[in-house]
Amino acid sequence: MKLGLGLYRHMLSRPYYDFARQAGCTHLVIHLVDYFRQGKSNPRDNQPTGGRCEPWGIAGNPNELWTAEELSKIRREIEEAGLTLEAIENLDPAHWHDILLDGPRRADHLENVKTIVRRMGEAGIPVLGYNFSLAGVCGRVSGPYGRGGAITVGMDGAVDEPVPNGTIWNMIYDANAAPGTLPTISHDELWRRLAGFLEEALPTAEAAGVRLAAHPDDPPLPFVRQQPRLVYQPYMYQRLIDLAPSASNALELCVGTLAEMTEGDVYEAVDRYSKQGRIAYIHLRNVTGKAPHYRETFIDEGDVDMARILSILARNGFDGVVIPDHAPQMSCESPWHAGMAHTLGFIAGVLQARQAR
Ligand SMILES: [Mn+2]
Repeated sequence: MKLGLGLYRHMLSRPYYDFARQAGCTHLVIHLVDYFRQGKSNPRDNQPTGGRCEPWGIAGNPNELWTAEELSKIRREIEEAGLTLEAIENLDPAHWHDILLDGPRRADHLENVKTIVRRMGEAGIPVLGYNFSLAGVCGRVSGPYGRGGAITVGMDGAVDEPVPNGTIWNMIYDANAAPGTLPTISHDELWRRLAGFLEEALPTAEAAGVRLAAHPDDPPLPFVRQQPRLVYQPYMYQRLIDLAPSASNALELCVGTLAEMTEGDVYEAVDRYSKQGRIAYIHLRNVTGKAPHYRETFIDEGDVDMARILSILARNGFDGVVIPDHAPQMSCESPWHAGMAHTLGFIAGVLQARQAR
């Protein structure tokens, strides 16, 4: 098992790479989407939060895909810092919203994703994490819920307000959209859109040597903001795997999200999916409670026994990258760094004690 760190776009620089190395990481997962652009209630020194029904920020430029040069440059700089670039996490809504929406630009957006995947292959970046979700990560609240009053996020009940036109995945892709809201679709329709996406994108991913890794729905509820969710119980990941028997059809397995689910058992789920060899990389995060009433916690204070999770992964021969997902904000001048350093130290300690590396 390899220890990694996830870095947001504004963190892609040497001081953050050195921080990761100092904390014992060998690998990085990076975000190229800037979630924080013009976002109110969305400070950059935290995970993207937004308000309960307020989007993270403005999506990127629809006409500017990440270039092969840009990807190679980032990879080179990360390697110069002594780290390996394992994955890019998430697609920009500006580049693929009509795949999610089955909109008029769907064909163009499929080409966008294929182009990005090909460029990642050329740049030697083996994993693209994605989140096939209309409402996205939203409807959460922040407060001093962590140990010692650390600021964390959670959920205080379901959020049913509809998604405004021009917003997808909790980001604004069209600030001039006509007034109105996104019509509700069925779960079957959402699965149909995912299946169509994978059918188109997987052959390109296989040829490029890139794995597409699906994050489960966070928060995991059947509907959020009147839109259906795909993977909101642990067993639903199996349906996604079974859509295509390709090694490029993989999981970005999020332990915190699985633990928030109302059915199943997080240990059984980690065991089941790690046995199948389809996990590209892992998000580790602890929580108390179940959706829609839960709190994110420090890695060592929630409902989940993280040492047990890591031992299941080791027993099943999982040899991929594990990264902290979100961490509480610790009270100091650098709350993000402190939360991540604490989480990384904890994971590294457990791995060393179990000789699981
Ligand atoms: Mn996650």
